[in-house]
Amino acid sequence: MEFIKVTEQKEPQVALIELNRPKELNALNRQLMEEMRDALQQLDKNDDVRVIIITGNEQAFAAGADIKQMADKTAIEMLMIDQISTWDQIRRTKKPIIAAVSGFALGGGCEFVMTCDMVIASETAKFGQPEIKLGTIPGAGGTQRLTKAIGKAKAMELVLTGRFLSAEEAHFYGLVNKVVPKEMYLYEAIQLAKEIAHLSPVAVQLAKESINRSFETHLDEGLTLERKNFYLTFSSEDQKEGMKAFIEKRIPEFKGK
Ligand code: DAK
Repeated sequence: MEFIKVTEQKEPQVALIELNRPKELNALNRQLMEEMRDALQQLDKNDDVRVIIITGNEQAFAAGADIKQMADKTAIEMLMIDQISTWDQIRRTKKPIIAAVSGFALGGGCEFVMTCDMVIASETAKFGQPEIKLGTIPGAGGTQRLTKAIGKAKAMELVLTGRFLSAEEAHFYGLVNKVVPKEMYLYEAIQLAKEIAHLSPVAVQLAKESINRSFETHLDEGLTLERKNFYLTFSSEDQKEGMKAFIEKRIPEFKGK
């Protein structure tokens, strides 16, 4: 792995993926996204991992897809390169993904963050979809996810002007879960990951799938899936253990079964 670094922690079972192209502000070139896809696929299958954190460095989460790699391409070349499989892996990952963001999260960087499940931001974080300034538009879900996350008027403003949103504003509009001082964003993300890692991985996975469905479908379909997944938890040992432990006033021991 040249452009990302993966570390796994055993207790709690949390994996950290760091984007590692610091000189280019972690611009997301094809190789980086292929490495990301492979790492996410492996971590998703790894029973020793329950939550994944993805982060950049203090200066940048990612300043977008690699403009230098795209600049000369024709529409057909862009289509044939087909980056969709690499980008899609982020949303296909079943385990929860927390983005820990400091500095720039722009263009594809912001779309990447919005595809994650929760976002912890440093007070220095800046979010934006500046593609309009490059004569293009967001291509990895920015017009869809940003609109759902922050509402139509603000999404229009950001996408049509390319303005940035500060961490505080991003918090106000519901794009991020929490804003913390810049020394604390990774620590805070790890605390959140630990809390989730101690819960039933079966229930966590089904809850994540259900919430995402509410984002991606009409209410009726989302509610049907949610109900089905709710019933499905009742076939897990974890649900039995969780409810039994509550009644017995003790801490549950979840086994992921
Ligand atoms: N691509 C390539 N290189 C980049 C880059 C990027 N997105 N952002 C920064 N860099 C490079 C700079 O070129 C510079 O390299 P050198 O000149 O030193 O070789 C180095 O990183 C440091 O950048 P600056 O010198 O510009 O640093 P500043 O602090 O002055 O400015 C900045 C920071 C973040 C404001 C500025 O770098 C900037 O505006 N960057 C571009 C931001 C941007 O426009 N992002 C959107 C890119 S378009 C899709 C998937 C994804 C996408 C589309 C489709 N599919 C799956 C279909 C996504 C598209 C995009 O993201």
